[in-house]
Amino acid sequence: MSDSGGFDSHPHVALIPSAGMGHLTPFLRLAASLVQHHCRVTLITTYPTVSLAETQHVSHFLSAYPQVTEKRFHLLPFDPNSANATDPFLLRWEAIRRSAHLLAPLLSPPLSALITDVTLISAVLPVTINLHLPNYVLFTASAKMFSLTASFPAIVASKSTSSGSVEFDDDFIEIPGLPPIPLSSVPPAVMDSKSLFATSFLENGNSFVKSNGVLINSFDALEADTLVALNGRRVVAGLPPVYAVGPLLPCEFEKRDDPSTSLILKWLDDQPEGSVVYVSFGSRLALSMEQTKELGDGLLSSGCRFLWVVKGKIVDKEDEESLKNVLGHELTEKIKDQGLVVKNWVDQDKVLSHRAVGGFVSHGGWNSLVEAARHGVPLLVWPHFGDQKINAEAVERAGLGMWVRSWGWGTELRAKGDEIGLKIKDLMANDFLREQAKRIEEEARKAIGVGGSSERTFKELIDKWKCNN
Ligand code: UPG
Repeated sequence: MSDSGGFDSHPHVALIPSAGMGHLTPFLRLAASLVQHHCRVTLITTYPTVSLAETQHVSHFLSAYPQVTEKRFHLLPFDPNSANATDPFLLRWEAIRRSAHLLAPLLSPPLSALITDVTLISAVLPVTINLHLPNYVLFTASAKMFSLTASFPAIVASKSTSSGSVEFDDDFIEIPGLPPIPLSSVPPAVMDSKSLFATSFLENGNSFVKSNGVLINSFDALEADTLVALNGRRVVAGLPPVYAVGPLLPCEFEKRDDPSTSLILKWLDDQPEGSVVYVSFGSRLALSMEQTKELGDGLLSSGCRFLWVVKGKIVDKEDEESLKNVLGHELTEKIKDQGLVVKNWVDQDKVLSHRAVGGFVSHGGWNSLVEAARHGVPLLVWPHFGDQKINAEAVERAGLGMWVRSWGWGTELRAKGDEIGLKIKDLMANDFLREQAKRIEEEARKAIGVGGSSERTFKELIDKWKCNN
């Protein structure tokens, strides 16, 4: 039934993202796709956002899509005792989870479905079950990482000792239908069983079977075997369908048209085709001073031209230091002739689609990897935390990129300048990767084209939601 009491064939879907651009970005791209597929959309927001980028992003989205209803979710006050964590994004997830029982009034008029961020699902499910409202998860990382997340509770249970500790006796984790996952690729925070991240990771992992479906920003050419294993119900018994809706497309409202973007594009215009390596570590990773120096040395020794996006702090609002201070005088002087370094938000889609860009050094944030896939840009992944090693394994398996296992996690400081330089050189000269990347770009184009897998998957979901009206 529609709000006015008549029948309405357009599903009404609400979305609840958590915090951080890595989560907000795919949510808003999904919301835009749903609008394009004639869904009515409600976006549940929380303020103040952790980063400035999030506030701007939501505001630009709502201006571009006035037909979307915004519902503001007022959270319970911050409780310093409830969380043994310092990461501001993780603390926000915790606050939303702790406030989830207050969501019900926002979930009216009758909705066809709610789409919930993976970090919130175990807290939100009791509310939607009570309302008989179908609840779908948007899993913001790779299908491979989803397989690990969904399998992890059972794996932990099988490794628990009588004293309550968890002991992994092998170096690999076996997941049916997938190649073994090295224990060293499992997010370190998950292994610290008392951490806030680990407890919510397990709770969320246990909840997927109670959700109605899982949407993932992936597509066949990127993760064929994992998606087949998941939808063949081989990975975890009782999992709901997994919908590969990717690649989710950047929207007009994300485009930047500021002096910094013009400077970058002008600089790229002057570089030969495929000659520039783009270096960026997403929205929330600030390298240490030592890592910055090693990476700077590596870029210089590679001999390649580069566009490097530097961040000084995890949260942009606090990132006030000048570029010169973050790089140091010596590095600033040395890099002038070889590359362009910026310290602000970059229009990554414009950069990756530029003909001059021939390679991407990334931390392995899933959105960046899918964006590289869509533009056919080969990757060197340097994972730093969380899902990033698992994502790196996924793009390596697809033939889109490489990563160096011996570099460990970013915090381990094992990547040295000369090695970084050699790997960048290798990336930029690697014909095999370039060909594979072009193949995957073509497959991505088909996936989002008329009759492609993405369109078919949206249609399937929407037909399902229409039955809930
Ligand atoms: N981005 C820009 N310009 C910038 C910096 C980032 O457009 O200057 C965009 C980028 O294109 C991407 C997003 O911001 O769309 C960043 O997302 P992602 O590449 O996934 O990195 P993170 O911001 O680090 O994302 C977090 C986690 C990551 C995880 C991801 C999805 O750190 O490990 O895979 O969320 O769950």
